[in-house]
Parts: sequence; structure tokens; C-alpha cells
Amino acid sequence: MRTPLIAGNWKMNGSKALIDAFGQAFASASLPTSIDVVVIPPFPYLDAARQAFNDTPLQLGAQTLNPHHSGAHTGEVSGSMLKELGVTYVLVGHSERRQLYRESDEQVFDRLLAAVDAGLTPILCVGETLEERDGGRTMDVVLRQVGYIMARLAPEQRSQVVIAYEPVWAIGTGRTATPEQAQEVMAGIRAYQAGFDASLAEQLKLLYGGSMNASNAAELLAQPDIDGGLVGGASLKTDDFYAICQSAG
Ligand code: G2H
Repeated sequence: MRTPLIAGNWKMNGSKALIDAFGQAFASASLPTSIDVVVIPPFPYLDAARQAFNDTPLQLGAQTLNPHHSGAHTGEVSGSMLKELGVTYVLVGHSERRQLYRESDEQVFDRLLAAVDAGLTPILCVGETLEERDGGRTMDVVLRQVGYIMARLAPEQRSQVVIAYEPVWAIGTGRTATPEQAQEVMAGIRAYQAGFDASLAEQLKLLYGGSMNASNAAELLAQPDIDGGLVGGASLKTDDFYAICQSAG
């Protein structure tokens, strides 16, 4: 039985006031007890969020991390620093990092390994572009991204990874994958993982990301291989994010 996970990726958005609004809204809200909910604000708000979320079930996530533990890496943040701030999840390989900051599969792997080493749960993001989908290469692209990472991990490390399937053409566009499109790819990821270890594949938590909102979440989350959501724009509004969490319960 896989515990559903809803993660709100604020990207470079939000404010101290929004952190406080989430703290207040979720302190009085009754979330389903059977789900995990994570808010992933920009680095500068993590400590304020830790305090504001104290009386809520909200957990904390970070949007990236540096592969190194410490040292001369101006502007970077390490996994151990995030851990010290109470962070439990960290995104790696988000398509915006891959595209805007040229992160390669190798760099994504190094970050993911650093996350595991620091005791953080990495959420590995994968997904195809529109051109790749139209060219019939969706599964090749997604399984290459997944395979590059999984083939380099030991079994006990593999079991700690959460995978978010985020078709690039659905990110921030308002154009969501249909539940059937998402299910097809996510079943393919689980089948691929079963090639390594069938019981690990059964446990593997798979999130859908890409314009998930309060209106489409229930239908997506009802798919057998979709265990949760990585939510961007709709995670910036307390009511919408709360409604998505309710859909996962
Ligand atoms: C995909 C998603 C969150 P949005 O990036 O990671 O963003 O829900 O705005 O498409």
C-alpha cells in the first residue's frame, strides 16, 4: 500500500506572508490522515516555514541541492543544511533545472545521491517535451531519464526515490495530460522498475505533475499507478492546494 503524497512546488514564487497563510490555513484544516503533504518553498522561506507549519501536518521540501556537502560553492546549498532546517524531501531533475540551468542526467544523479546520503527523500522529475511526444519517443525519453539514475543506485538507495512524471508540455501551460496518458507512462515506469525488483516496483511512489489543479486532481489521482501529485501553480493558493489534498485522501 503506497501512501499518497501531494507536494506543492512553489518554484520562485511566494512570500513570508504566504508561508504564514499556509500555516494558519492548514493548522485548522482537517487533512486526510492517510496522506503525506509537502510544501516546497524557495530556500529563504524554509526556516520561517518550519516554524509556521509547526502545528500543521505540512512537511517541508526544497527545490534543489548541491551535490557537495560543504566548501567553496558560492550560492549553493547542501543536503545537510536542508536536513538541519527540517527539510524531508528535495526535488531533483525538474525540467526547469534541466532546461534553464542545463542540468545533465549526470548532474541530476549527483544531486540525487547527495540527497539520499543526507537522509532526504529525492523526488526525481522526468518527462518528455512536446516534440518528443509528437515524435513517438515519450517512453524512450522517460525511461532513459529514469534508467540513468536507477541503474547507478544500490537497491537500498532505489527504494528511497520518489519519481514525478511531468510532461514538459503540461508544465505551467494549463494543458494537463489526460489521466489515460499519464497512467500509460507511469505504468511503464513501474514496469521498468519491476525489471530490477518486483517488490520495489510495487512500493515505488509515482507522482503526476503538470497543471494539476483542484478540478482535475481527483481524476488523475484515481489512476492505479498515480500515487500523488507534484503541483506548481495551484499550490500557491491555500484553498486550491487544500482541495487537491482532499482529492488524494
Ligand atoms: C510542474 C508543476 C510543478 P505546474 O512543474 O512541478 O508545475 O503545476 O504549474 O504545471
